[in-house]
Amino acid sequence: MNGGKRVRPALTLLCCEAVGGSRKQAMPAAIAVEFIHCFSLVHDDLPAIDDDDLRRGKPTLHIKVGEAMAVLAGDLLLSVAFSQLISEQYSTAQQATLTKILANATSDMVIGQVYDTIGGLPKQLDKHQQLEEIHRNKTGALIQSACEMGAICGGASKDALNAISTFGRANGLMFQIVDDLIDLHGSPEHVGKATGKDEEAGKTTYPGTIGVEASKLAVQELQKQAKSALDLLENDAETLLSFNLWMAHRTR
Ligand code: GRG
Repeated sequence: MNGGKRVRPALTLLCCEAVGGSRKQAMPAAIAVEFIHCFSLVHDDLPAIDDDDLRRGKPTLHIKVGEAMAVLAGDLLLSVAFSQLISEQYSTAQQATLTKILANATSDMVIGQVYDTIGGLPKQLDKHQQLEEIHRNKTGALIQSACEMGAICGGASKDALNAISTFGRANGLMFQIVDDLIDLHGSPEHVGKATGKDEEAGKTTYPGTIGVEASKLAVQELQKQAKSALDLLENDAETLLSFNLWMAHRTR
């Protein structure tokens, strides 16, 4: 409740609705994905990783309560996230599927962070493919999982789950490209965290690799891909589409 946008849980609720479920059905999974996200931010801000003092316009957790408590808070968020999924609201089959989706996405996120922090990407990939690999793992995987979990909570058919998965994959990569652009152009006051850090730290980013205009075009292309995936759903996905559009144009 401290000013995060809660994009991932919103996606879980809206994807559940888009396959014919209710937001209530998706709530435990939505909480779980936000807990994983918060764990990643707390650990990402630590001096050993990104070393940030500001998050959501406030001091980062290790600045406020010290490094030891921040490490432990992240550890705790990771485990309580998974206990959310063992909810009586879900069948045992749903619990197993949700746990698998979230566990795989969390692993991918950590792998992406390793690539981003110390490298080690597969050598056969060219620069653009390396960039995509980092972004899809570091950020895209958790966003895609948020969408897929919503679909599972809503009892999606195989086709609907595939459509939501395609939507989530496009939306997840798009989110990180927008984040790269915000880091380049946004002010810390508006964004609520330090900006201009990627260039300073020599991070692999979309604008740094393919340029600002090509990055904006990539955002547009991925937004279109996300929209086309929603067109395959039987249910009306207006709210989800509006949210996806907002994600493409966000400035913080
Ligand atoms: C150290 C074991 C261990 C794990 C940590 C740090 C880490 C693994 C992963 C971090 C991955 C990471 C921080 C990706 C960045 C994703 C991103 C764009 C975050 C910002 O998300 P927003 O804008 O943030 O949704 P709010 O504050 O709105 O919630």
